[in-house]
Amino acid sequence: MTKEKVQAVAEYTAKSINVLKGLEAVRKRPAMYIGDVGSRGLHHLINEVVDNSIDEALAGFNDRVIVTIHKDNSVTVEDRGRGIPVDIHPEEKKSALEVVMTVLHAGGKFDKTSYKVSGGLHGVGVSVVNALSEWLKVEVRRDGKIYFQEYQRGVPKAPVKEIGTYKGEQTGTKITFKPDKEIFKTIKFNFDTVAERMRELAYLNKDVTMILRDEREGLEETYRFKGGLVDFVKYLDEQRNPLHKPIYIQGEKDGTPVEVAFEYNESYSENVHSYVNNINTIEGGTHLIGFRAALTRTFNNYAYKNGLIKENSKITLTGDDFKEGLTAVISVKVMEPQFEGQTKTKLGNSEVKSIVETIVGEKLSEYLEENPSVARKIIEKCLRAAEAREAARKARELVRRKNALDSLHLPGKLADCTINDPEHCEIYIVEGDSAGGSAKQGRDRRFQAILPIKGKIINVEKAKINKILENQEIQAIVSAIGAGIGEDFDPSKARYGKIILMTDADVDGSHIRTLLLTFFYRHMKELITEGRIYIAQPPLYKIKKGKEEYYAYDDEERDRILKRLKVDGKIKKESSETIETEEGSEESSSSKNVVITRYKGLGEMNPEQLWQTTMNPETRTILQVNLESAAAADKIFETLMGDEVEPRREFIEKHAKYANLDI
Ligand code: 0RA
Repeated sequence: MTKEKVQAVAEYTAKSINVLKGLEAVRKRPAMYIGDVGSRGLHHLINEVVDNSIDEALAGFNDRVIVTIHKDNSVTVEDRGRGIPVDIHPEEKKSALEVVMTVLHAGGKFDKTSYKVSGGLHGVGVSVVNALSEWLKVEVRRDGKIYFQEYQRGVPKAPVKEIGTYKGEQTGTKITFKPDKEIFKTIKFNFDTVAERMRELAYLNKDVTMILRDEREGLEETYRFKGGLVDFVKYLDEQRNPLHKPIYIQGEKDGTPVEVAFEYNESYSENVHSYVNNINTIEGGTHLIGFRAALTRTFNNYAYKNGLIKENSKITLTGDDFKEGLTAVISVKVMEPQFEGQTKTKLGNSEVKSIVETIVGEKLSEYLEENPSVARKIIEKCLRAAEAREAARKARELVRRKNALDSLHLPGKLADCTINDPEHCEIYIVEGDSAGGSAKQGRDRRFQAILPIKGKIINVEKAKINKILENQEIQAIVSAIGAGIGEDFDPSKARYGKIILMTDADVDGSHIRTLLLTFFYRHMKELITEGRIYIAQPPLYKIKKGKEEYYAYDDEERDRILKRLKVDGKIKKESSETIETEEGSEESSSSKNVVITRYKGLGEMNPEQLWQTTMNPETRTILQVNLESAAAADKIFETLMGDEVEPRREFIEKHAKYANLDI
């Protein structure tokens, strides 16, 4: 070998070792790259690949993405983009395709001048998907040829190979991967979770068709919304009554495209969703601030100029008055987005505020001049909101004077914890006094507080604010948490790090949980965005065999335990509560019965059982409520809590199997 060749081989080997180290790092600490190894992290795998396909669309080269969930839970993502480049990468000395698939963060290095979804929040690159897959296959159509490579846990089985040619112009990338069971707690994809993100992407990218196929159930859905954000707003308000047709604004300034659609409806809630490079900025940021500033200024100007507010009336509509009944979607594309905040979903780029404010301000003024009747309707609505807000302030003042909301006067039925460091404290909000009593006895009083609430709390989606504030249960919750409510809410003052909702595993319990979630969502939203709200998971069954006791949290687990205990499944006697089965086969010498108890409510558990199964941090499971898809959450709350009965019935039927509301 020549000196040069020796050098080249050494370099190649060194690079390969680095690649292996990179993949190893991902497999060792997967949560660092994808958040967690539960269902959420699992779905990030699909998002990551789809985001790359959407980046091709943003660059103007892709108009269709097909996602197929196969029977074995492997997934194919297929696009009509340029195809991942395959030429030999000068530094790495191997096919660019292999580099993109195996080197961390390699994807972004190619193309810095475009707007990238994949560069943003999840921005980990397809190599991470590869590292966390049992196997992955990629097929690229580019320059008339079809290229292929296959990997096992991120490691190529062979170099990139040309496997054929194709006719016509259609370039593209097709990636199929099977999530690694060694990494993920579950590899079962949820159709609705995938569908929700694809629907969202279809609204945000009106020229892209998103197709989702599920071979496990034989389902297929196509999302294509020519109306883009306007269709998105209509979808969000499907069950509300709009006051006018959506207002659509589009513009670009300093290389930052801005798109906004919004409408006012008859409701009192605000549903504003903002996106940067297709990433849902749940915590908002400068683009949202710019949008709000433009609304406030433009409508106020118009109202004064046209005599809708009298010069001497001393009324100014504030930003808050424009929130009631507003449904809006704001989508901006930023070349180098800076994400801040707890969950890195808050846009920090200061220049974006004035860009959005200018574009929305100018175009909205024009629109209002041309549509005076719409302008009048909206301003009248906002004036009514201003009056209502003044009334709410008085109501709060009144309740406050009675000390019902502050934490200096804790509610009588709260059993507080002894430690007062919020970070280490948690509060269980428990349905019913009897379960509350058990929880109080069973808890670790040092860091666990218990607040029992009576039955169904008020439906905040339907009630006026003064009624909400007068509600005893709401007052108890607000005062126990100790961080105020609504406009005054300050999450940093919350007295507990975790707020855990513990309701019965029946229809009433799930309704109460939804009412509570709706309350937190509408009045203490940060608790949800900061991931501080949890749902307790009490067991559904107790299985007893002699002295041994087991708990099962769902039917599948019950069956697994029965199988382990070698119960042949013949159920001898079935009452509503206790099911006794004969243990073992006919020849079995033991005649001990297995007794299965189905818990109807938390109240049926004694304090020790409740602690053991549901409250002990060492052994319990609690579900974190997250706002992965805020738009979906809005729809769910509107459906469950709104006036229309039929959609609610449909929703409940569809989701009856999953009693949990995972918003
Ligand atoms: C690197 C560079 C370019 C495109 C891609 C990666 C790419 C990645 C994925 C993942 C799924 N589909 C994809 N499509 C493209 C730029 C291509 C060029 O400059 O020709």
